[in-house]
Amino acid sequence: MTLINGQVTPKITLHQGEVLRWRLVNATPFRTLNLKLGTLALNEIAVDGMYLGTVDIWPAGKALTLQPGNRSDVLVQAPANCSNNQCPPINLTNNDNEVIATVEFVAGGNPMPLPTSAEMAPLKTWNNIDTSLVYTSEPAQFQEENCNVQDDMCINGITFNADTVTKLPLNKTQLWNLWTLDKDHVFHIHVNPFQTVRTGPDGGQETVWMDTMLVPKGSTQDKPVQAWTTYENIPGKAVFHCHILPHEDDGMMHAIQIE
Ligand SMILES: [Cu+2]
Repeated sequence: MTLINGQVTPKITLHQGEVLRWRLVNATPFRTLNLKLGTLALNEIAVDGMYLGTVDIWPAGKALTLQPGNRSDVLVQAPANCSNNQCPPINLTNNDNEVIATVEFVAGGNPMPLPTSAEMAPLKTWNNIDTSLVYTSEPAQFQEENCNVQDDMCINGITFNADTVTKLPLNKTQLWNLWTLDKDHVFHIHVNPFQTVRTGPDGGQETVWMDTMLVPKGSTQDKPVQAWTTYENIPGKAVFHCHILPHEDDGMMHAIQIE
């Protein structure tokens, strides 16, 4: 069961024609959410707290996917013109078959337009990195077995300990090569987000900034998931880990030192 703000299947009321900003957080310990909002589009403006600089329109029927730890800011525009001024209620669903909220519409709203991508462009949080200027690259192999601590999980063969630290360069671009030896895992890094490429709502490849992303089963050392970061101004120690809670609790975490 998926709760929203601690509530079981809450009823959300929107005024006809109004635009609401929903700040979605997948706060589940280990479940991927595939969200659809009935007949309405999810107009995504930010991922993991960072503005895309565009409006990514996930149309009705196309799921917006959030891994554990992912955030997404979406604009929802309630329908303005319904017959007899009665817009039928819709459901917010996960994986098509789980209703996690019902949405109803009432008259008396203040109709608003959605922002355009051109209007969102100046808000883009991070400028894209020139990925041809990679200074160092680091591997991160997620594995549930054959770690240095028996029965624990690990990254690059080492179960988390605070004294095993990977040094990352300050003010230079670093590439992550990420893969898994077994199941899906979710790469999450503290302090600094990364640039990566995802499949956008139109099916095309899209450069985005995130701090949490899937490392899918099937990724390999030869075919890794890639992410780029330039650590600009926050030197010091931090961690990255799998954001599937039982995995990080089992040692699938690694310390980094930016200097
Ligand atoms: Cu994991």
